[in-house]
Amino acid sequence: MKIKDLITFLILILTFVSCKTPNKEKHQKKSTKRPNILFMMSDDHAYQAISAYSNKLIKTPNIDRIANEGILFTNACVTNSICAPSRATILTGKHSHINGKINNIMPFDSTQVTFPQLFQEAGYTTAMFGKLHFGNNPKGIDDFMILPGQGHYINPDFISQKGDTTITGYVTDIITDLTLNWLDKKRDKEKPFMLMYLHKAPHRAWWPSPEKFKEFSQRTFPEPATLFDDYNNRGLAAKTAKMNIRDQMLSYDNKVFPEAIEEIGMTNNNARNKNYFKRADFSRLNPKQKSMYKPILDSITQDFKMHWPTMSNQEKMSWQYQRYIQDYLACVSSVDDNVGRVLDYLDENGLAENTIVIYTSDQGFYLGEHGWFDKRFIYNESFKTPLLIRWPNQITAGTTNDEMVQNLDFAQTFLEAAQIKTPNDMQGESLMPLLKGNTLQWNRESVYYHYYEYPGGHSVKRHYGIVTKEYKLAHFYYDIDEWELYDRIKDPQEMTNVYNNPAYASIVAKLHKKLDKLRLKYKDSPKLDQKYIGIAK
Ligand code: SGN
Ligand code: CA
Repeated sequence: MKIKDLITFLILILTFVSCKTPNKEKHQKKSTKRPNILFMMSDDHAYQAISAYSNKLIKTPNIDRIANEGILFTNACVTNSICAPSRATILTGKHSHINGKINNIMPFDSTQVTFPQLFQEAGYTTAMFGKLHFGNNPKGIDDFMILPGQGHYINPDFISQKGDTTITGYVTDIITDLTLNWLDKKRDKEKPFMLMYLHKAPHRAWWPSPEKFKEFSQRTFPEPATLFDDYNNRGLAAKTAKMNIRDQMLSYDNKVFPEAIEEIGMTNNNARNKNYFKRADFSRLNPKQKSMYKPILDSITQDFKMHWPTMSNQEKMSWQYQRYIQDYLACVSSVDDNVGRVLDYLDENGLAENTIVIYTSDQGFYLGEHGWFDKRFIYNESFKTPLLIRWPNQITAGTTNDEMVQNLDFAQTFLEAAQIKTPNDMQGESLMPLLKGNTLQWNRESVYYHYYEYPGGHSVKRHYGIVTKEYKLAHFYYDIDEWELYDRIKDPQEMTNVYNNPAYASIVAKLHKKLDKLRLKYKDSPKLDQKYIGIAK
């Protein structure tokens, strides 16, 4: 064969081979390189209860692993510190006033584009297990088993494509079993995955597994410095909120049997005692489970009956705090064990390298700071949320980052990581430069916050505000009109509102301007505030 003929022959062969390669296969080759996304989120998990952030209360070695092998964000926060709105923000990449899910009560507008839909369209296989909190048919999800509404800790009910079912056992273990089963047996292994693993724990009423209940109810935990806060030097909002551990915790919170509470005349709890068996998961226990919980519950009630009547107010607060924090941390400990199971599965199946693992919470939570439980406020513990991300291919292990990032940014981050086009109307910013260590490419100086659920549970007044690394300016409105300013550097515990302190006059003026700009940028306005007051009335 002459050289010329040989070249023609080779060209023909090459053309034939490339025509023969089906498009699908080409696509898959590319798609196998795209990272998997494993989004882990708990409900009400305070950063104070993750040892990567603080060693004071609990060790969470498995959750910590994500930061040790990836990145820990120390200034991550939410746009609206309450469950369903936070989830709506995460799914849509939009602030509450734009996506319309301003509070837990209003329905989620399911005509909106959510990031799982974009993953599904782009060839990812998608799944969701655990607590979504709204709706019963998450869009863009191939496989799901979700808890109806808040869900239950014990023998939880689930909604799935195949109908409703109840699974016997402890919710945190079950959500993990479902997740692992999908990873192992159910997913389409030809495609990259986007998996949402969403815990109910450690949400109120903090029902631990029997083993953890036993262990943690015998331990004593340190009290936060501001447990006995009297809310002096703060505005009306802090003074009127109903989330004080001593005064507003109920019998289904501290797990004292209601008869005992009535017997000793603990009046503030009496009105709600009738809810004990319904609200607490006690009513869901089968006889075998009951026999495991009952001795622990009995000894708590015994202790209460013996000591409560002679306790000072301060001692009552301390007693309630221990009861609260014991159960809360016991729930967290189960979450941590189960996160470990999932991380081990990734390791054992060669999935760790190319899977982005995110651990976060739908918001922060008070663990006794300012005497509180619950969330909702722009103040530190509720506003901040844990954020740990591992992606061995891209993130340098052991990185810490203190930039002001928000749950608003998650959708765009995941989309960019998966090379999927981001819709123009999403309002966050991709965290990719920060994940890759290019901090100079990040120039956000402030974030915007807006909380709406008032009148409502825990009576936290409506407010919006701006937060920078140095300051926090907030406007409380609806049935009040008060401004608050905190100096985050000098007063990290936010004990003194310095809005009217002349020394801060120029700061106040500057921050007002910045806040106006942010409201414009994110398309929020007094008109929208009024619209949402009208709708929620
Ligand atoms: C329930 C809780 C509240 C909690 C809201 C919202 N009370 O109403 O303490 O603030 O949920 O939580 S309970 O007695 O029913 O537990 S959220 O995480 O869903 O926003
Ligand atoms: Ca929550």
